[in-house]
Amino acid sequence: MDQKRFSQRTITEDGRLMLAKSERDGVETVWDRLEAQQPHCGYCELGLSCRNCSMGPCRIDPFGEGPQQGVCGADSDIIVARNLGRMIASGAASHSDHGRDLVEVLEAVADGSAPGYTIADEAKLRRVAAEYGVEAEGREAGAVARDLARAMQEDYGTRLSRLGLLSRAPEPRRALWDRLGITPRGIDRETSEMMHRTHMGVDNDWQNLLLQALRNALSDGWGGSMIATEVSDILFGTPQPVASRVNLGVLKEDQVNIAVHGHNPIVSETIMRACRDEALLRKARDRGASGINLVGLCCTGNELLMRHGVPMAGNHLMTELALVTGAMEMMLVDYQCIMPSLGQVASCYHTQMISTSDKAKFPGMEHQEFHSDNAADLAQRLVERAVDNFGRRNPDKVSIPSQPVDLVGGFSVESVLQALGGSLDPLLEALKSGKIRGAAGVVGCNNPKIRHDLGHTALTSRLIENDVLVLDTGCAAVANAKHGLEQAEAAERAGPGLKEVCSSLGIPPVLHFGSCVDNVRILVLAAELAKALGQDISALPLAGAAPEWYSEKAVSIGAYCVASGIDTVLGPTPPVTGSMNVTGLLTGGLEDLLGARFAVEPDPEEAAKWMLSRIEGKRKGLGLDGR
Ligand code: SF4
Ligand code: MSK
Repeated sequence: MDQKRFSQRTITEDGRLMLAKSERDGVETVWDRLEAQQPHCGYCELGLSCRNCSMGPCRIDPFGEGPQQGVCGADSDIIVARNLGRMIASGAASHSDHGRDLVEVLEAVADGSAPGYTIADEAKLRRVAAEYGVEAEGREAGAVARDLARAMQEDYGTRLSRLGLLSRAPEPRRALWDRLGITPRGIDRETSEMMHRTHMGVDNDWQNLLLQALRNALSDGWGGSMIATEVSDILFGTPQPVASRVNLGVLKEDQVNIAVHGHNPIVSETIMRACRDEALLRKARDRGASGINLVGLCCTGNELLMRHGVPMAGNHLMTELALVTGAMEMMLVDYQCIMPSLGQVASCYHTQMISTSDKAKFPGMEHQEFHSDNAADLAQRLVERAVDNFGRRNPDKVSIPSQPVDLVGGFSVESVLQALGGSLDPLLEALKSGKIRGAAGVVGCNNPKIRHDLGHTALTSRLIENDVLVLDTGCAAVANAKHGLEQAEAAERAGPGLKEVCSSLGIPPVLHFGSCVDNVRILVLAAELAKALGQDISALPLAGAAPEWYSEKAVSIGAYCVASGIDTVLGPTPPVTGSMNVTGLLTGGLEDLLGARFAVEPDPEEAAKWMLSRIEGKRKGLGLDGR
């Protein structure tokens, strides 16, 4: 394959070089498999196929010539709405179950049965406990943690009529959710009800289905994901600005390289501690390595980067290519976004692949299950095995491409407030004066249907050039960091107003806000800005984008952003266009209900124009100067 075809797949140098090597090494990648799948099923692309029961599977003819109803009588509106609801249910369940695992570790810490874990941010523990009505004053941290964990577990159940952290949303938004009947009750309840309603013969009103889909997404954003972020901060520390580096150049030829991949910091934090263990470092030196080099992939990598500055090897589409370097002694995975192909890729090299969660096993991986009582010991043993594996590396197969790029990560609501001197006033002033026109969240995945990292970086560049502050998370944050946009020096690439604000604060124009669940940090910041202005979130000059999304989690994120009042543009088209009614509601009608709507625009230049026009429109609505 020629260089041009690699360049069509990715804009990154390390990606291109490793694509060439994968071809030389006979390794198949996600892009090859996408080609092999062409053409994709047109019915599925439009959302018009259904296999919810065994009277089917059914499909609706989009040209109106064939069947217009499934065997049960469901039409295109019902089938598309049901399918979208199920995507959101899966995404919300993924984030929320991740949150539940953290709550269980918090409870185990309180009970003294999690020797590898502690409470890193006691002040935050007490703050969040107070929000849940848990008495924190004058009590031991362990007792507070136990009661907080139990209160959070209640959020998952169905006993309550609304989630505990909903009180963080501005009052007008909560009143709107009540009026629409989409206030999320229990986290598990909304997902369970979504699955129930989409069973054959239950909810067959496409609008009613979509309202439940929004409630389900809100149970993720203001529930499961928010709990995941808050408990991660309590257990592992609230992020503060920290320097790090990114791209496959963070791998080191003379060191034992270990990658952590997935989402939950429960495993990766213990691996990080083991990698810093003096005895294991000595052993690595005895084996001829100069050290142990831990790197991150995807969101568990973001979690470590945000709190400890652990370097980031790459995002979703780089996970196979990280193995193709031939320089990885071990990759440990937890869950979500871990391609089942990884074991097969690793088999071409010496890399040991370890799965760690009882709920996520993979072909070609050895399973070593982590629990809060064995995590510290198991991490030590596995890192020791990675050290032993260093000697089995084949130098002829090793190629580490590119020089790493510097970045600053670690932005959280708390650290932004600190950077602003303890109050949001400087940010509000910059917004009012128009130095900053607005703020945008650029989030989500990679998708081989979009040229790797182009969607994120082109969109983000256009936004900052137009004085829009960007907050990024997940794989978008990794793409932007590789592009040098998360350095203080990137202020030079921003418009004059944003450049002035960033230069005076010494911050980049693109703030790395963390992992996928950390999108809720953006929600909380938006809510605080709205409250300070006495407005609803939908009145603010904010917008969101998922330019290269692939996962069901991203659909849930997009839905809770819109339901929270933030306009959101998606790159790849979601499978809804088989229903004019559903598409029309999502991209138009929702605005009347929620003050925000979706757009679909795969071209990042056009997506930027849409976001800028929405931001300017909101400024006008607030009586701020337009453009
Ligand atoms: Fe077909 Fe209806 Fe069954 Fe879906 S639920 S597979 S449309 S019969
Ligand atoms: S890892 S959900 S590909 S952002 Fe969170 Fe990246 Fe998307 Fe997974």
